[in-house]
Amino acid sequence: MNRILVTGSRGQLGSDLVVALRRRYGATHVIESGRSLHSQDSALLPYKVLDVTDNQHLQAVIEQYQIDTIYHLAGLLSAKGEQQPDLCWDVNINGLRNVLEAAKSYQIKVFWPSSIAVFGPHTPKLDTPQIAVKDPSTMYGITKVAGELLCNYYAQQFGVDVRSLRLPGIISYSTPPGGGATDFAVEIFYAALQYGVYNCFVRPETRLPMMYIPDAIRAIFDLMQADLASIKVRTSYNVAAVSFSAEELVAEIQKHLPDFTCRYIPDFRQAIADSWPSAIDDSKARADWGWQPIYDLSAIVNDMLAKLSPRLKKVPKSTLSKVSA
Ligand code: AKB
Repeated sequence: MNRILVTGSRGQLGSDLVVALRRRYGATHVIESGRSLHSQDSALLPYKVLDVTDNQHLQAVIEQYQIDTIYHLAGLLSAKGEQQPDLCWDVNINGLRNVLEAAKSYQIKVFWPSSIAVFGPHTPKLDTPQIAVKDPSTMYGITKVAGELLCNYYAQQFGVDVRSLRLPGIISYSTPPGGGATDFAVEIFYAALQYGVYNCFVRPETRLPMMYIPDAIRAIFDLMQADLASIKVRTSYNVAAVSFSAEELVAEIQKHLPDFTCRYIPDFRQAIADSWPSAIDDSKARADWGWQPIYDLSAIVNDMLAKLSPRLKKVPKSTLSKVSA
């Protein structure tokens, strides 16, 4: 019947996923939820204030809307998780556990995003295989490893149809980034267009796996629509699209905005980025359910600048020193 609940629906993934789901299944079939109400919310489009750690409320919402599919996106990302490790554990683990328990009781199909953050300093950095050492050094990564094992457990023990992707850094234009170590790859576009200068929090040679939001949405759709028999991995699938360094991204933006400059001022997020792979091997996802990315670095930069430039006002040079100091 497709009665869909999206948790954490106003985040980077959720904002675009909800639009795509509503286009496909109808606006009222997709119930958005998040921890707070937004002033621009329309009464016509269902939105529930929902804290995923509140199990009773989650179940009440599921019953009220007769939910059969949950895209469980609520969670703290890597950088925020390091600042609030207890909250990160609570939301990322107990929230997921509540969703999986509900999925078991109400026969709900679940999508849950894992991350390249499951990997750590002892994981092979290049072409990281589907099965590799997972020794994350962040609380976020720890919750993702435990979350993957929980998903696999609920799939094997209780037959819950839960599907997951190890997403890389997501580049998107609809919402500002939400507290991850890959945020620089989005912030940079806003800074380039508004100020002509960006203070980047990782070193120039930092190379990470990334994906453009349309590819990410397609990956989620393709995974969720794949035949049950083709889903062979119930922890989480490696998915890749592009890998680039911060300085390669800067050079690509400079092809469009030649005056743009970047200063490198690494902070605590450098160590997080350094603990992650530079490029991952997604051959299992390609073989099992036909994953295939579309956007390369130049296509991403072209499209990001085209989408963002009409929305962003250039800040006059006279005020620049205050803004970029
Ligand atoms: C983050 O930077 O925390 C996320 C991720 C790679 O999971 N974008």
